[in-house]
Amino acid sequence: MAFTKILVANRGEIAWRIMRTAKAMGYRTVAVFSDADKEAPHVAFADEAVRIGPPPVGESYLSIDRILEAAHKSGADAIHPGYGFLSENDAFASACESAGLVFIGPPASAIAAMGNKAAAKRRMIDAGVPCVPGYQGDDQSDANLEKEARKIGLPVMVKAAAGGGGRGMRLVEQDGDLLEAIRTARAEALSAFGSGELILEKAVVDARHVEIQVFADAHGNVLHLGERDCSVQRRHQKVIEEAPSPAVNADLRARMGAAAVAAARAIGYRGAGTVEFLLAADGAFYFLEMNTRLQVEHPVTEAITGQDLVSWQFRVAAGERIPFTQQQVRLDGHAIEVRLYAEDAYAGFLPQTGHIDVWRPASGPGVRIDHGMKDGLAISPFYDPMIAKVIAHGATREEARTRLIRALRDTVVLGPTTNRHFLIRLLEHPEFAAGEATTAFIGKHEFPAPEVSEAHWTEAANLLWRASAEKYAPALRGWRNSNPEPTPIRLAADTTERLLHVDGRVVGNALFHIDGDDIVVDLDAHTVRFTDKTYAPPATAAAGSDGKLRAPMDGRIVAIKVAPGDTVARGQTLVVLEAMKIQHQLKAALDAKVESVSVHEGQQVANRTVLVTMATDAPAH
Ligand code: MV4
Repeated sequence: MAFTKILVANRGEIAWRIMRTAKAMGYRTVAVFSDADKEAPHVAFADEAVRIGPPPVGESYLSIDRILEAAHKSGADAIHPGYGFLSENDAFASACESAGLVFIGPPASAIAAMGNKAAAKRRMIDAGVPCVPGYQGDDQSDANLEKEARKIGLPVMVKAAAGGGGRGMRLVEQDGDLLEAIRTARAEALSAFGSGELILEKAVVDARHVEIQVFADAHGNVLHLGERDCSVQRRHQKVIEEAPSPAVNADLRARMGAAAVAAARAIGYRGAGTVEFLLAADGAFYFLEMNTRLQVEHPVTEAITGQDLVSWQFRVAAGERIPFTQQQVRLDGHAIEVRLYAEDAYAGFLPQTGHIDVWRPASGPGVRIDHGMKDGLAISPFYDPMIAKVIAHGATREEARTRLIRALRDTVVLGPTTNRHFLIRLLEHPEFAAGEATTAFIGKHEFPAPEVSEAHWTEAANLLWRASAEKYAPALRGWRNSNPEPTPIRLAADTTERLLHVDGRVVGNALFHIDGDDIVVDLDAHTVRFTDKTYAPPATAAAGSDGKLRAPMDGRIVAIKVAPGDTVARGQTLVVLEAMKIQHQLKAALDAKVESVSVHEGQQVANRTVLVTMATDAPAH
């Protein structure tokens, strides 16, 4: 039971967070890392670090053999799995035990007991834990499942017994869709989890997701630390978590807490665990599943209980008793957490990769930011693109909420697009502010991409000008005059291009980072990446693949190099356009024959004016 050197089989913010407590308690720490994480702060923070393999998780963080080998090499006598990766893998927990290592987590048998939803539910029903009415039996034939679903009554949820966290789940509202749903859910479950076993449940609509933090020691003590409300989710990815739940009062907390404790007792649990419930609009609650690990969102519970749950994990794993009784658990104030991701929330939540050039996590009263970042660190495509967890604690929900908004506004993250602006909007939304957001919250509101403001464009251009005035030679000529001539700088943000006239004299308070031809500008919590196109060949000049050459910007035609009837080759200059003293050669995008020329030399033209029309042999597409 006793151990002195803990290997953390994880990466990023959670590895760092676990090692902070380990060091504070006097343990030695061992980090593991893949080749993608050599430079990560959690690796530098550890007393020792062991390379476990190449970036893919199967050959590194998910490889039981590599992790055990690293423990052996470093002389670690305990392993903390963190969350994700191997944390809920009962084979890993057993392998640690067999190798004589303390697994800082529940017994393998308790992990296994919750690994199958059907078996888990049967045990929970036996233990008197309220479950959603449904079918969790052995007869998996289509005919039987259809019959059972009709007995339950639509709408029903079809869930993969081996699934979890919403994967392999289907809502059936109409009888005609039932058989198809059963068959596709079974096929999906088989390919995703290696088992086609299904359970059926009455669908509880418009529920909240409320989970109870439990803790158990090896001496028969089991207690709960209140609930977290994780209703604000997107496709089963939690976005905002808070404690306590705006929908739970002391009486409900005591009843849900007792049910969660009963669930943990029923499976001989030890350590930190979370029992997930659906809380229906009528106040009824139902067991969903148990997560047999420490969760991402544990800091909100730590904030309101004043406890370090990782230190509890170490104590319990070392055979000590939980340092508290249920009566001693006090909940103080309110805490809210958001997950800051490298993702484009306004473009389908697409994960982003790239380097975090500047990282300045905010600080302040009640603010905690758990992260594994540093300036220049890459968000690689191999792992979850979470940058940090931002947590705020306050005396009231409103204080926590406003502190969290402040912390997000003050956090500087320049590099790939993040969801920071989106998170602030969620937190500012009246429905969330009122504590009324359910699982439907994100889906039922529109969160369109914000416009790039005039101030963003001006600041980007002026900051570029100031950072490299010599690059814009005409400006230097102007510099010597008493009246500097405005310099044209052409910028692109997404698909919009604009020509701006700057003299470097406008300076606002934007934060920025220049990255090659790009400048990332952070103004009013909205971070925008611009590309300097001043000296790039105009992109739209090559775009005439529809047979029309258009002006890429406002300007004056200084030369026309072709006439109707001419045959032109791709890349051949057709027209020269001058805009802000720069001459742009506008070229043919395709081999073609000129049909007409719509402008004359000396003519002023507006952006996107058709200049030349061509006919091509190739069909238009
Ligand atoms: C449900 C449900 C409604 N009725 N089960 C999603 C995550 C997984 N742990 C279980 N989930 C659900 N199970 C029944 N019988 C609705 C959900 C659900 C959900 C639950 C919590 C938070 C967000 C959710 C979003 C969609 C569906």
